[in-house]
Amino acid sequence: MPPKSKKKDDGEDPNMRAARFGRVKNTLTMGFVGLPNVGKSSLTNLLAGAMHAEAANYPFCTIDPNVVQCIVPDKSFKYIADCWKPPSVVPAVLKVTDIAGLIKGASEGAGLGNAFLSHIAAVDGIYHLVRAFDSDEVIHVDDSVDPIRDLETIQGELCAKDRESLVKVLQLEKETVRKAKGMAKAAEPTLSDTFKEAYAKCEKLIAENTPIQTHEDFTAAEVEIIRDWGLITTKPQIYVVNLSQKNYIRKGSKWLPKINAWVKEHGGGQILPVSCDFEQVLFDLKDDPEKQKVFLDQCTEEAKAAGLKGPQAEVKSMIPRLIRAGRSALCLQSFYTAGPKEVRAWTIMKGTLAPQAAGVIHTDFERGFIKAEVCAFDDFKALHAGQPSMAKIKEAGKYRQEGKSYVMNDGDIVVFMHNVTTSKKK
Ligand SMILES: Nc1nc2c(ncn2[C@@H]2O[C@H](COP(=O)(O)OP(=O)(O)O)[C@@H](O)[C@H]2O)c(=O)[nH]1
Ligand SMILES: [Mg+2]
Repeated sequence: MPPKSKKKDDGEDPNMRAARFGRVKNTLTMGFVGLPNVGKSSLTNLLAGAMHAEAANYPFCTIDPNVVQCIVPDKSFKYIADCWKPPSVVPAVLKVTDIAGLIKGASEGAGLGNAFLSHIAAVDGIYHLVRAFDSDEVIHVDDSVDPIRDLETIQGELCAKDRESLVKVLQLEKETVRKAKGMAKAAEPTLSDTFKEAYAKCEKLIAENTPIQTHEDFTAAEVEIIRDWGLITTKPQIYVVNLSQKNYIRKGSKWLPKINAWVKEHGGGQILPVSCDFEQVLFDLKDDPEKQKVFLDQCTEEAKAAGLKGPQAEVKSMIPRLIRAGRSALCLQSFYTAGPKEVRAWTIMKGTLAPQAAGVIHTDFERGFIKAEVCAFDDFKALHAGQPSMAKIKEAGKYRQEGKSYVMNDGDIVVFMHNVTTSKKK
């Protein structure tokens, strides 16, 4: 679970709720899960390729064929980078894995079988991709397009795997208690109430094909126990619906209301519509902004012709939203360091304290932490008067000195003061 924050979103933010079972790390990964031919690989590549124009000198890279680093679209960061114009600009990235091999029966070893499991276990959050586009050329693994059936299949496999894990968890717990109390192998041990409660809740959710992470009524003690069980439906999940270009533009598909209803019945969650087709066309025009604009204008005209009005009719890429949503689902946020040599975005978890944030830059900064000099991005933007400097912000009294207990805010611009001698002695 992310470190406790005293801020207003404590316990209220659905993202914090979903991440309560997760690891506390700043290098978390999202993974695409879905049936074959729904567009996972296409979308993974689009996510990796998009936004690299934001930092042309940053080597956007594919870590291996199935893992990519996506640059996090961030207007504040771009603003700061444009202000300092340093030779080195390092944006934040989100790691995304394209997980292959999930088909009906995968939890029992069908298809790539259990290989998929180790891949899902390795990611921290899931983009659950379903196909709602028709195509004569792209075969559907079950012969017809039916996102509801697909949601059932995939969620069913994830839950089946967790059911299997739960059986093992129970056996192990019983053995542990028997050993601790010196009981015979056949004896039925008494398990703690917390264990029994947590177990019963998880079992019920899984039986209803509902991801465990959606459940709100776990006590802190239950969360603590469940976190060690290695269940895959405790990971935050975002539903992504791959529509045809036409449906994406007119923001409608006969499937969307049904998908909404299904998700609601299964614990709820964020649903993002995309169209790989549309995104691909846009991406292919990336070196020609004029043509891109013509294409987007055409799309908007098409949306208006379909009856959409005002901002509703505006058609734009969903890729930035997708990356940002993945990052929020993992409870990640950025702070910035800015100077004439480099402007850089650093990734931390929500609720991180200043010394730990300093430690992301260098462990010495955490060990020898003295204080943080902090400026909120909004203050910087309002006050800097075009200068790549904090002078005006200091004058206005908005340049703050923060100590060890300071909880970092998203978008803080920071200089960490540290005592090098202390760190050298260690
Ligand atoms: N018509 C259409 N085809 C798509 C779309 N998204 C993906 N495809 C095609 O579907 C096939 C499978 O896509 P891929 O990304 O490899 O799916 P994966 O098996 O889930 O990784 C490829 O031939 C894609 O070009 C889409 O939105 N519309
Ligand atoms: Mg693929």
